[in-house]
Amino acid sequence: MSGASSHLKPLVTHIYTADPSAHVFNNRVYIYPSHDRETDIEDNDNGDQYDMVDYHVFSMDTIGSEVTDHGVVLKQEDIPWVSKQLWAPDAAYNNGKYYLYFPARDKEGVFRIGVAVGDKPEGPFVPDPEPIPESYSIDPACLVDDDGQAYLYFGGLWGGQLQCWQTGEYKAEAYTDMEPKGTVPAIRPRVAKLSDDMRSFVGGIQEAAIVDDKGELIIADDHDRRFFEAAWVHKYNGKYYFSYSTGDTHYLCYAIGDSPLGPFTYAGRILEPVEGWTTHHSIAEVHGKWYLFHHDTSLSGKNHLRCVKVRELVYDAEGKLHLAD
Ligand code: FUB
Repeated sequence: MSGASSHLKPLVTHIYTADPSAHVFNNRVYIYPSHDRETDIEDNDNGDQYDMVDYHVFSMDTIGSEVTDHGVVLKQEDIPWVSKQLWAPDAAYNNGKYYLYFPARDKEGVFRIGVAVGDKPEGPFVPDPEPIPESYSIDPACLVDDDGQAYLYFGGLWGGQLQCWQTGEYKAEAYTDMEPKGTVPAIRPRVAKLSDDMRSFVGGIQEAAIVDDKGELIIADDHDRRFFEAAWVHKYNGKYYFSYSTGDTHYLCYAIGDSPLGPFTYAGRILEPVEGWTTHHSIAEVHGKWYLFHHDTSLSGKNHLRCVKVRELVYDAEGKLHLAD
């Protein structure tokens, strides 16, 4: 795959894939996506139509080379605490092991975040029997900083239930009508330091601030800029780039900070709305170039059957991100 229009083509066409988290491990590109599957569940704001039951891992030598499907690396029936909906995962390497982080509903229907451990980037991964203690909501993304400290970012609104946790306790009734409105601060994504063994939080869960150029928190009614889901953090030139989806306005945006815990100052849009309701991504450096991995629904025309794509990104002199083609 090469040429100016290569980003139009899905990376994977034999199954439906979404929410691609990309990493370079051992000089090879690995992608950890959701595995969308056909169901007859109607679309709703609760995301019931995203009813996934397993994960595949994909890899390739570099961008444009053949994609290998490593098959099923973790499945719902092998995770004792899960009832349904294996949503967007991420992976990390630390201290000789690979960790797959994944959200799913527990037996009470509450989204939690699990971790599964493997010896190789392509798995298989053995899940811990319980979710990460204190974890909630969806879309984990792991940053292992240069000093070896790992951080887990997470959270997603509506079906991802983050609005249900505004008091620190889970309020089951809090779906779309519980997202704050007006000029109050928007709900913030969550971040926690991970323990040395990468399987629990240390120091509690914090709210990561996304602020405007005056240092004010992005407000609830600012749906073009407020966090909805799909947190991702990468590091460039010593700065922390926090990127995310705005959900119902369908943008991928980013904000830049000096600390992995924030605050992050809103810096702009990375991707305009694509085909399909959801937009979710990762950003990774591959052999000296930077890439945006994301999904759309161009392969199926259905919101819940998505396909993963990749586009090159460039930085300008001020460190702002732009699509290269
Ligand atoms: O794939 C299921 C959910 O859709 C993800 O967790 C969200 O980020 C959205 O892409």
